[in-house]
Amino acid sequence: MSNSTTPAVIRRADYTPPAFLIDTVALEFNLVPERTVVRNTMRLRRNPDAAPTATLELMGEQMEFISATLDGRPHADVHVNENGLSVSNIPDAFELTIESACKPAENTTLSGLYVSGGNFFTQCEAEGFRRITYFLDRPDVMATYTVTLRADKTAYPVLLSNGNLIEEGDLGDGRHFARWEDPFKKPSYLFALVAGKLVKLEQRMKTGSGKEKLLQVWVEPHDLDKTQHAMDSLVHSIEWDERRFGLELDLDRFMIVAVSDFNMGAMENKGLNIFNTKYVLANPETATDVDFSNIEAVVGHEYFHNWTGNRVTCRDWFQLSLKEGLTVFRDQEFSADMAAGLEPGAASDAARATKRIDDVRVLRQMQFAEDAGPMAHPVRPESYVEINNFYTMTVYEKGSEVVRMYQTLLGRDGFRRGMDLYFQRHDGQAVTCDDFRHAMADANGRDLAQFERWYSQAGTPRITVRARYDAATKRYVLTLTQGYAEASEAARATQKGPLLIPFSLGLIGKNGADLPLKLDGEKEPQGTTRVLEFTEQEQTFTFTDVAEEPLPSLLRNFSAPVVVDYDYTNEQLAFLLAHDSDPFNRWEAGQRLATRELLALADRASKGEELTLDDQVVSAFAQVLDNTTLTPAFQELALMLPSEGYLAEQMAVSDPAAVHAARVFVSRRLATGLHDRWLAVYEANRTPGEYRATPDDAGKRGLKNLALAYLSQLDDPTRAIELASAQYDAANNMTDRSAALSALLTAGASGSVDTTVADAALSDFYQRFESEPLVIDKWFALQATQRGGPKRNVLEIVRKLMQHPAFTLKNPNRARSLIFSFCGANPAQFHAADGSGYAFWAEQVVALDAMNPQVAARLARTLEQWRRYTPALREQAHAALEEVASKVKSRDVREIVEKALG
Ligand code: B3K
Ligand code: ZN
Repeated sequence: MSNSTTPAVIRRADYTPPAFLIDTVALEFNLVPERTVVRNTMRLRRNPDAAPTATLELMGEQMEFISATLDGRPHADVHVNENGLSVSNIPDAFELTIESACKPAENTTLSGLYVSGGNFFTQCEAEGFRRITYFLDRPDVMATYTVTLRADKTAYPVLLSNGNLIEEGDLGDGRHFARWEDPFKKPSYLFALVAGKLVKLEQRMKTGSGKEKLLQVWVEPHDLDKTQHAMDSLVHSIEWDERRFGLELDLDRFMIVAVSDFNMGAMENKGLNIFNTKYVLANPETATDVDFSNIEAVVGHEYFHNWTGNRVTCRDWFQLSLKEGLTVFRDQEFSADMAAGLEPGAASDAARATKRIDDVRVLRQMQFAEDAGPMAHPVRPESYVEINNFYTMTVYEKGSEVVRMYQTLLGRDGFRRGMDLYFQRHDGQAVTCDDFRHAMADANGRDLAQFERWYSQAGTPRITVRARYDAATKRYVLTLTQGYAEASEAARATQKGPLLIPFSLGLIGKNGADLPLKLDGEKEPQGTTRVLEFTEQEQTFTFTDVAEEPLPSLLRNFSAPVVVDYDYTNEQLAFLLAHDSDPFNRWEAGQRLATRELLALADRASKGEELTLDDQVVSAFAQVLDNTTLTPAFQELALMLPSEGYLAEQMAVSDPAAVHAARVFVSRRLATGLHDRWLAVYEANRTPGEYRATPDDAGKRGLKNLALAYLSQLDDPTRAIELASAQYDAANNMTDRSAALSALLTAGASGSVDTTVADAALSDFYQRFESEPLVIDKWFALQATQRGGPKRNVLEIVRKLMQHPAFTLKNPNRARSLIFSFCGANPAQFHAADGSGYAFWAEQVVALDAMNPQVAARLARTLEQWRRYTPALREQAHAALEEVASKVKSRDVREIVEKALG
């Protein structure tokens, strides 16, 4: 049943190999913003592995067809249709040349060829290449490309494409050309070109084989002073991939280009990575510590794709996690190694743990929510309407956890053997998640058939743990049961049976030390942390010779993407927070304790009952603050309360106002109860002198600024305002300056405080950074995420900011900084009881839908959890969703709202 308003569903089960293969592609571009003409000459042949067809169906969108020649002669049997071009009357192997035109200056979707800041850029993944030329635009068609770019020399002095520059020169009448050749076969989604007025930072380096490589970071001229960190990150990535995986850069030249209009973070086009400026540009004055580490992570991620994604690519888009889950895992390991330094030891373990905690927080906040909602899907989805909607937390972050589990099960060496076999078997191919799993299994002589369920079942697994200690026999028996956490209908339909779960644990004695672990049947104890292979629906593990009743430390280092239920008392959690040798679980204990209290308080708040806080929570926090053996970065994470979004998600019926009230209440209690300690921590963690983006200094700044954030919530925030103003004025870096501004805004939100200091700082900030778009994004975001107050209606502020001359919906970073920040990161304001936030959301989704469906669809997702909210909110959200459904045009947004409405 399909009509024009119900777009077609694409199913994994329907995969068929392409009827034709393309061996070579020669592209010639005549780059003109209003109308670019593209001449595309392909060598095609019938695919011996596919059923023969009479016509060749090429995909094409938003293009003007000009002409076609077959083997050098004009070919009349060509028909333009709604999906592209049908070519009939064709031999088994032939050369086809197609001329077409597109309109880059009018392209606001930022997919295909478009203009940003007067320069040309492309974005082809997933299906943008078909907006540039008619093609078999699917990842299992891999070809070698030669690209010739012709353009005006003054307006577009720099002409870049994939691979190596083989020729360039003048064309006369002010025009010039460049010809690029990419020696590696690639799918069309990795094609890229850039043309314009850009400058570069460049560096040469020798890779493992002794070959010299040219590395370049291309930006607009005024940004050249913000490129060193990206270059350093690239060098580190290249070195790391050789060291850890034996993978060497295969091209003579590797380029990164920054563009300010970009739909996502960055794109791994072969040899020509195109990046959102946000993930390239940084200097201490404009970028925060978080920006510095994000840049390192994204540069690493895109570089690592060169092997995991580009050399071995995906057979079809259902296999997206094959490259994304694996590459996220690789970038997480890279960042952990970079933070830890090369030396093994206690400090590096802590640094590794803080990275792990950061990653798990994102997974639990975002992916678990996705898995419980209407967009729930397996790591390898079964169907989609618009593939761009499936670049999700599940495919990326849960996918990365799935890859991490291979390493946990097989060990680092075993994982490396699997990777080696994967490349040995599949270099140059387009393959599936099953191929990856088979390589891991075969390289290690393991049967990983059951592990396949991690790819095919949606929803978050839930493990219940029961423990029994028998003092007489000194046996400790753990019974683990697996099932699924609350899941949508769609998720439940995929759930077929138990998973193979690597379950890491330790047992802690009364003195806080780990006990030796000996499983029933073993002769000797083996270590103090064990990975159990949990494969049955219910399974019992018996530890013997356990001298005393232990406290279990479960799922150490978060060894699987699951929820663990175990009935800890508050005392036990405080004990784990103080003693667990596993830093991840130490943090986890604090989070469990805080979450439990916050949820109980939210419940009371929703009933209008009085709020009080268990002193145990305050003293547990005090212990963390007093513990000098902990690193500041770890302390910061342990002292941060779970986010409002995460808490709301844990409630049977989400009540954002109650969660907000509870969280503000606890923050204030912690601010008051630990007032002197916050002040002492603030002083002790200053980082005087020149700014350094090292993990140590960043950790100190993070803890200091968290202390400031607590202090700004005191009933009398006078001292916090003094500290924040002084910090704002004296800051030599963006981390401190923006944290100070944020503290001033928080202090001003209580209603009793004069807001002139905050207002003055806000306008100073704007003037100082007026010419730095990425900093102005922060200025918008800070205001959109600020706490509301009696005199501060944040939605009104946001609406007013939309009238600001610096605001535009067309630039995705700017739209995200103001609109997404409000709808996605200010839950108490967004879910206002009067529905005003939802009405605003609907207006913006519809407005964005008309210019950029991909960005609109992302915004649309901020309301997908609507059924979880209180009845009054649900009703308002439903109306807003219906409103959008009645107006929306794109396939992207339609898929999201239809799934949300169910
Ligand atoms: N592969 C790209 C994402 C493309 C998104 C298309 N809608 C960036 C990355 O994951 O590295
Ligand atoms: Zn990626």
